[in-house]
Amino acid sequence: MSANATFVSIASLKKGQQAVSEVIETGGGCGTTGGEGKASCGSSDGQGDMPAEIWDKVKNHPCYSEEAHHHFARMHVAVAPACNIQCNYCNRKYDCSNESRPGVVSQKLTPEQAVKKVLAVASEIPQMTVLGIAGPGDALANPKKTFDTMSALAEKAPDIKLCLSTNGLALPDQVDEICKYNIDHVTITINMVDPEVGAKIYPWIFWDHKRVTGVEASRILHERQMLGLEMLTARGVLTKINSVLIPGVNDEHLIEVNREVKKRGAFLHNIMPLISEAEHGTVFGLTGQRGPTAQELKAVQDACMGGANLMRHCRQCRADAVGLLGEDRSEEFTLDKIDAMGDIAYDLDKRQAYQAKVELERQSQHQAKVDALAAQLDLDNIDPDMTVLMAVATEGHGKVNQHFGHATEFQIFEVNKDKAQFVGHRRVDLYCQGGYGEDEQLPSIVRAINDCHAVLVAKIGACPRDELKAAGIEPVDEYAHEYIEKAALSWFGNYRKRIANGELRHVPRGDAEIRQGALTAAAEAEA
Ligand code: CLF
Ligand code: SF4
Repeated sequence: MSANATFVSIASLKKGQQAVSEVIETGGGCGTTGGEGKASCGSSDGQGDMPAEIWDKVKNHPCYSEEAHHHFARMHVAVAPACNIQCNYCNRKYDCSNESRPGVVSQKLTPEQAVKKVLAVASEIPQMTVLGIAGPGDALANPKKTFDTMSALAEKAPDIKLCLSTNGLALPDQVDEICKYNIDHVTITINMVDPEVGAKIYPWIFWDHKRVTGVEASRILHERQMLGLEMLTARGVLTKINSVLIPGVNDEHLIEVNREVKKRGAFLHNIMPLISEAEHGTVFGLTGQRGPTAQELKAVQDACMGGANLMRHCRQCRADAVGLLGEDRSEEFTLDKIDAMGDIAYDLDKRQAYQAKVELERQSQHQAKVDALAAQLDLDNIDPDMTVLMAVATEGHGKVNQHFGHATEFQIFEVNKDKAQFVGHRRVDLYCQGGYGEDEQLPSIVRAINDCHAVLVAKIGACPRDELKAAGIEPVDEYAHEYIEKAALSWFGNYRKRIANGELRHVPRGDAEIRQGALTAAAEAEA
């Protein structure tokens, strides 16, 4: 940890939350709805009050709709190697850390290889609905490669939504091209709206044929980011803002970022933890700048509620990620494997049939949650605002359907008698290896979900069950294969009854650790 790292003050963030609410009440901000209790795209399980044309753009996009991420997959093609700025959390040997964890290297592709790969994946994985270009450098610092790929796909796979991610420096010059190819979703990484803060994050940018450094570099970057965002909003492109939370550098400042991007029409704000290790070779890694803890991240996200809609389900994917968020199937689609597939038939009917099936499943999931909320009782001697976090082992489809020992991440739900809401995820090392439990992994799993009262799983062995109980986390397998929200609310109703009966005492939990280091298919296999 660096000597000058400061912890996020939760009290001061709560003050910030009030400030965001004040801005909204006095009429600031754009027309998007969000915040607690409203149709936030990052957390909604339905259209809510969203206009039909916007709902149509987000409902099957796993990043723009939290609920969609249980069912639909995205893929990235790594066609954009160059970058026009330097971030202190990035090492150019690896992928752009704005959208991927440091320490991950992707297989770089030409636009032709990329198009072939997309068609191959789409024919194998009908739930793949979105193609994104997120590096390994900056999508718009490589405009020819990015737009050649997008234009070919707009023609050959018209049902796939197109998405890209950028640091924003080149964005204003490329808005016309973005609109020309119907790229409906653009992510801009914005870590500051104050160049003095920016100077601690960006040592230089490449601008107007020369390298610009210091506060001036951040001033130019900031102006280009704001202009690009305003231009996209004016053209009806949905814009997501990614911000990397760097404790002691921009933690409280992100509340102001949230307010400023909402004013300019940002649809969604994704606040991600800095992942920083010396072995990544980044400036922050080498100077010992730490990332936030789980509760520090949540405090900043909570303080931004009421501003731009929040995304909390980002997995900081790699630039060649394939699959549901949180899973990595890129190893199944390497260039040699795609070549071996021969001619690829793009089966639009199969894809549409799958998507219709998912729509029905989503409706049952939503109804199960409504029923479980209606079944919550008022209990006289229980605090009506009692809220807990729960960890869930899931393989997708919105169900509790994974064994404890097979989980490489747990989804985290915040539950009280009025809601069961996804608030994040925690990556962990696999507990089960070749059919046997690895007891030395358990302490790190407990640290990752230490702020949770219970963990919902499809199945769990006796040994981890006992250790979790000893750590104060209740292992729960009685809701195996049920929808997550229904299962969480049912457990919570039962938990409150047990407290009311005097069987249990409610004890607040502590903080949890965010796992550092990159997750790669190879690392998963080794784990
Ligand atoms: Fe990719 Fe990004 Fe498009 Fe999604 S990822 S370009 S918006 S299709 Fe998604 Fe991955 Fe987080 Fe990005 S989970 S890193 S937010
Ligand atoms: Fe690295 Fe991405 Fe920053 Fe460029 S924009 S320096 S690739 S993190």
